[in-house]
Amino acid sequence: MTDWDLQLVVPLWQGSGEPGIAEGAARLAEIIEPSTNRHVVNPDLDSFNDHKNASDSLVESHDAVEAHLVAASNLLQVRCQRRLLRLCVDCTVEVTSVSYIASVHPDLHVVWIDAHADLNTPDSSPSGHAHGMPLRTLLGEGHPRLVPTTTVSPRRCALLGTRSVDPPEQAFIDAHELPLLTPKQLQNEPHRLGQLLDQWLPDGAPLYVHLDLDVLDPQVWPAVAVPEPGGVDIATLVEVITRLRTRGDLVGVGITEYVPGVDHNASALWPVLDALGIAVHGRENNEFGRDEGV
Ligand SMILES: [Mn+2]
Repeated sequence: MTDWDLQLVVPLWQGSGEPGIAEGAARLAEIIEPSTNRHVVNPDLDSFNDHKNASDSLVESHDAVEAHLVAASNLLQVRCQRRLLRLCVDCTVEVTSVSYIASVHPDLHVVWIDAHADLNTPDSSPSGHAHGMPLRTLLGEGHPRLVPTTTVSPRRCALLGTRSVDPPEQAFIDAHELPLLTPKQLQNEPHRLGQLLDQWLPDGAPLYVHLDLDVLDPQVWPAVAVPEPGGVDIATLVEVITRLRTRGDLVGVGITEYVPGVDHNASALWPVLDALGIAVHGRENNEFGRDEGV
């Protein structure tokens, strides 16, 4: 199992517009072995009310999003050195996590394992929800108050399992030639992942894995905020992660969008956590084997 310098639990849900995911970070933390390196981000939202201006209305719940990003960033500066495990419900916080890890590892490569491309901007987003924008924000384009100091080059990003892409997102993918493998390609043409890794990821390069649980097919894992049909199965996801870890040096993982209130089998995720080097808690007594909803 990997020794994480910091387990960051971020209960931000406002960027998704889905209150049902608010408990997701805490429930993920329960599934994972307890650690003295675990810290919960809990910002004082009232202190951000005076930042409102006209441009903030472009992002839903902008104040809550920015408050969590700032608080997470402050914790990272103090507590994290080289390896980060982040548990949260809302993809938006990846902006802070990946940016920090990229500042520590300048040649960081980012794998965005997600049903969605998360490449919208406040102008292109149909919903205005910040959780559809984090990858674009990380690449340096987005709300001026949310774009981080350290950004990532599109040349160091790849999308896996992605199947819901808005036209402006597709235009960005095409313009920057972002590698993308669909769930069908991952499951039926495994050699394509090998080709991608050969071309894209240098041996031993530092690697951040963003894992939005909605990459899984809803029949396998329905407990997500924005389910999309046609996702990968558990075995494929485990194989993908194993090959990524064989090639790169896993320095950061973010697990997002867990909605524990949906009826699901939580133990289905254990092989995925094993593959990521994350120790599962309570496996022996099957404590979290069946979740009937909360
Ligand atoms: Mn997603």
